[in-house]
Amino acid sequence: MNLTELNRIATAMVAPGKGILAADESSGTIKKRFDAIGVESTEGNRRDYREMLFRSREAMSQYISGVILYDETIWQDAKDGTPLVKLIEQSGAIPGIKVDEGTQALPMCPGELVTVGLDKLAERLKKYYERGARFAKWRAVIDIGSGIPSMTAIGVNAHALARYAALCQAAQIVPIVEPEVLMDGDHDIDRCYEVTTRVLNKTFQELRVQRVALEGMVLKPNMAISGKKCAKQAPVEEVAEKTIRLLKACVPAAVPGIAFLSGGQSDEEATAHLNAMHKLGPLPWGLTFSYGRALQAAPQKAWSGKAENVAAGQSAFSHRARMNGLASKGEWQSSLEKKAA
Ligand code: 5MM
Repeated sequence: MNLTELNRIATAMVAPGKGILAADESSGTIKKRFDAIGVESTEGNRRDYREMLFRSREAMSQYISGVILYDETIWQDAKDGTPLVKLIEQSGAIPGIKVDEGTQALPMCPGELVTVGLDKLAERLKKYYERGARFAKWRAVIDIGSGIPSMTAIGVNAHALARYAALCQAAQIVPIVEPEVLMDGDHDIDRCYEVTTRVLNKTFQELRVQRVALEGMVLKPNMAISGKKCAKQAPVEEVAEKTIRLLKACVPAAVPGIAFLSGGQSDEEATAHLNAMHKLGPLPWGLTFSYGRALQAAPQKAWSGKAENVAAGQSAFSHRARMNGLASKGEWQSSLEKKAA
């Protein structure tokens, strides 16, 4: 393992002004997104859509540091025959790959999930590296509800995240470690804070036990935020203050960077929260975005599967990427959104 190189890539992934595009929707998830815009989820349409994003010159060259791909996408070529991975590299961004194989019910723990995909992971990583991937992603899903999460679910998911991370580093690939505490319930921000603290503490404990080099990884957490169905929604400043307090308590400064998931926040909320956190600096790690929905909802709608809408889709993507790029430096203002509307 060349830790200097892993650290160089991890640091580039969270460079100020840039963040990560999570375009790693599995076939089921991208179908849901396409259903919402009335587009059939064929291999060709998935390719065309992602090609549109990766050819968005302004977004990709100025605001996107890396792209997380799904297995199908990493092997696909653009319409002109150029591998999609090459389009990403040519823009200056780093290609990455989602390597988990989704979740399964966790036995003995009703309502809880464990992420799978460790079997043959070492072989798969080797092939992904040869294809150009320089980082990977594995997402654990922790739900908050009555009596959950259990320490069992937190423990097995942390163990799997650390196993994955160690395998990645041995394959010279930077692991994005994503333990997502879902914001789906009616819990308040303090319950999210408490559960996320337990999840991150356990995750870092496992990373240490399994000898993962913290300097060669990126953390992709949720923010401390109210559940979507909670009657009292915490304001932006409270989300920012509690998230930073929580991360400072749980994430060692040796970690080069933290890149948030958006988790179902609206586009503008996800941007405003990141921006407000930067007002609380200086921070011990790079802090940016690794958004899926909060970067793609607007371009998906603008594109709607029509070739004549490619420019509109790219402009919607570039706008969101620019807004989040500014937020990653604490330079975003809501008036910039209005001007663009
Ligand atoms: C883009 O969505 C990713 C893949 O989800 P599935 O495996 O369910 O298809 C997801 O892991 C994503 O990378 C993160 O959750 C961040 O995305 P959001 O939309 O929460 O910002």
